[in-house]
Amino acid sequence: MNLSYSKYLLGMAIITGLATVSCSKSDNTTAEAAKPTVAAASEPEEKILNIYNWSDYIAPDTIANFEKETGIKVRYDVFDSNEILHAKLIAKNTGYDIVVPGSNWAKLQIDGGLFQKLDKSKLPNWKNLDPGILKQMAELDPGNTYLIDWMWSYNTVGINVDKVKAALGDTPMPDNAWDLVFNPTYTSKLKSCGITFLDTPADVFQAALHYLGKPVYTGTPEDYQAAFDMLMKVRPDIKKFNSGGQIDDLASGNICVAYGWAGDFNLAHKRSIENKAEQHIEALVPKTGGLMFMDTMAIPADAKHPNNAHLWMNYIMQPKVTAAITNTVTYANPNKAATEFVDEDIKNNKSIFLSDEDIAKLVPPGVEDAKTKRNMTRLYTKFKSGV
Ligand code: N2P
Repeated sequence: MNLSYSKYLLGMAIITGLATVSCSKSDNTTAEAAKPTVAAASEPEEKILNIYNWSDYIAPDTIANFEKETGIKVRYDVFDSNEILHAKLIAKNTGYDIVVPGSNWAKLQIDGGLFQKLDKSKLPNWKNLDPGILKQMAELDPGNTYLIDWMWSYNTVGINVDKVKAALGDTPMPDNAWDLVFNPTYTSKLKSCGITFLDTPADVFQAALHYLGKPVYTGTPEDYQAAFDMLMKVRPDIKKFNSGGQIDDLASGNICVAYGWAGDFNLAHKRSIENKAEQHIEALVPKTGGLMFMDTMAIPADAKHPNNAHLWMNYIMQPKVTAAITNTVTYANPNKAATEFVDEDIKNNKSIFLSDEDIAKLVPPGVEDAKTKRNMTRLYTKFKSGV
């Protein structure tokens, strides 16, 4: 209903683009194009670095300090969905030297020949990375060849504690946090203070499948249909679909329940205090587990400044640089050496740095095939329009 034409075009780009990626494994031209790396990286480069990262995902001085340290000028753009970044990557002319896809999308992009290999001789700060996270990453990027984790977190439910209690009235909080966004008994009451969902097909269907107890990444078409049917029951209660905008919507009290990213919910709480709005926002840790994601730095195949990209990656892996990002955006990082520089309240926040028990319950990142992604996009469009 309220789908704009540009969103429609983006949807089409994703659908056709995924088909391209799925074919390119056997495409020799693409494989050749993906090769350049060490040779290109040793040529002199102009002092420019083009970065494309998620919104609200960096400390205020991260870029300025890098520019001071290296004399390299950074151009920094932001996005708020993997679908948007993916559409740019498959067009093969990104204009960026660093991009930050979720590791599961990055797996498709690696297979499609869309990234350059890392030159680890240029990354001495690699030693600071947590071996456990590297192992997890190697599930999708064997040998840790293309990707470095930027930050990680999980998809879950975020609430404005006071507004939710008021809207639920006599109904106690559910045992399973996912009920707050997927069970009409709760959504019909929470509708009054505002429910928002992430605006991407993959994130919405992954959570819906998880709630139904289905496999999150390998569902059959019938599973996706079941998820769609369940989603349609709560559709009338959803006020909006937005991703990056959830932070300000929660912080200002515009909405009271969100399906989104745990890190952003903690950031919303912090922002509401900074803005003197004093909303009590919490990221809930569902007892059935959240959906883990790792956002990863990678160098696109068309990057003109791969050497500068390596300088950036190595700079980010300095413990104090990473810790400053975590302290600003309230996301967990992959840098073991950074932990001592993370603020105590963030280090002890059990919805940011999860307990071992909660980590064990997370659904690890996985990948859908191109056909499944097209099916999700089709069903999501129907779900969002509500007809
Ligand atoms: C940062 C949001 C990134 C999380 N604000 C989703 N990949």
